[in-house]
Amino acid sequence: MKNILVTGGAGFIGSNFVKYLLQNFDYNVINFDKLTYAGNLENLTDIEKDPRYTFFKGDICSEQDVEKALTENKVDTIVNFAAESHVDRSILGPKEFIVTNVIGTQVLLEAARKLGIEKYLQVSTDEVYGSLPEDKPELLFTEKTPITTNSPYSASKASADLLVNAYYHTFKMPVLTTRCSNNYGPYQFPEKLIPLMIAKAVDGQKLPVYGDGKNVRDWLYVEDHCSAICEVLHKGKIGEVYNIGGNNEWYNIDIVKIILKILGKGEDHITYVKDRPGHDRRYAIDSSKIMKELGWAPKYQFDGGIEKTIKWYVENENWWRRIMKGEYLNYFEKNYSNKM
Ligand code: NAD
Ligand code: TDX
Repeated sequence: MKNILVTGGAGFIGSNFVKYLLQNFDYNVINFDKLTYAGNLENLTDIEKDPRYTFFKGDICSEQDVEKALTENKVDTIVNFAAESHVDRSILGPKEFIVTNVIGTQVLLEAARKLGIEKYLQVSTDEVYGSLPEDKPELLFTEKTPITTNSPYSASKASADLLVNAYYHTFKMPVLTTRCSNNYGPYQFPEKLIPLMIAKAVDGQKLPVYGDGKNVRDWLYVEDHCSAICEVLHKGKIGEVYNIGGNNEWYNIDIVKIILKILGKGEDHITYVKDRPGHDRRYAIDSSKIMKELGWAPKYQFDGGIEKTIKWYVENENWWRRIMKGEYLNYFEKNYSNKM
């Protein structure tokens, strides 16, 4: 049986991925997570007793932590989700993004090289391709689109991707990279657009839309991201990059209106606030490579996925209320007080 180290497995996509692996494959899964503000072991209570699951509290920036987790658990495969992931936080404080996303990736790669790991998969993002023009809807990000980064977050993720590529070329490391569009679904930290807007709508508060609300994002249900990563891990060509997306572009304002409608709340709850600095206008992914070469396709349509997601947040109010009472309050004050 393979032993797979999933870094960032207590976060949004990582926790969904840990469960997806346990449900669909026979892997021993080691969840390696520092438990930052975004890491929440409550995301994993339903599988924590599975004998194939182990939690290791560690920092990807620490050589000691990483090597200990890899050797103790005889790890042969690494999937790296661990990152600082919120663009607004990268604007308030870029340094942590460079430390975790760049140095952390390098530490993982170096340990993987030293210990002869069989496969390393880097979970990256479509944000490394910058922003697409609004007036050219036919333009999509392909794997050949040049890296152009506009936020400290995307710059840190792109730097990590370049390191992965360097380790492939220089050290012949068995690496793979995936670049996915915006995810949505259960367990997403309520600082990101969809869970934040659901929480505010449930509470009858104002929903803060940045700028004119006409920025475009390409949304994919988190389970479809997990299935795509597994396809790449199992069938992807070493050294290559695979884009993942749902071919599902939406204006932010329309997402907010859908949420209000499903929750039976009026559009008078919408408030336009000062824009995010350097706000990328449009993301849209061309997923034809992974679809044609690896036979992957998303399972969820947006209307079903968003309804399922909203239902989950409504039924799991305690999950996000506990988070919002904690560290989040401080961040909310910092990020929104000069925008309103
Ligand atoms: P998240 O913020 O919800 O979770 C990040 C996890 O990483 C947390 O559990 C946190 O504790 C952990 N972590 C942070 N620093 C760490 C460190 N130094 N050592 C060990 N663990 C650490 O993020 P997410 O939204 O689940 O994103 C996961 C990955 O997917 C990230 O690499 C992100 O760039 C990428 N991605 C996210 C999206 C999206 O829409 N959310 C889309 C494409 C790619
Ligand atoms: O309060 C808000 N109001 C608003 O209008 C927030 C939090 C966001 N927005 C806008 C900004 C974006 O155009 O909504 C859009 C989505 O915002 P986020 O949820 O912060 O996501 P985004 O900035 O697009 O980045 C996400 O997708 C790519 C993830 O956070 C990244 O980790 C991933 O790599």
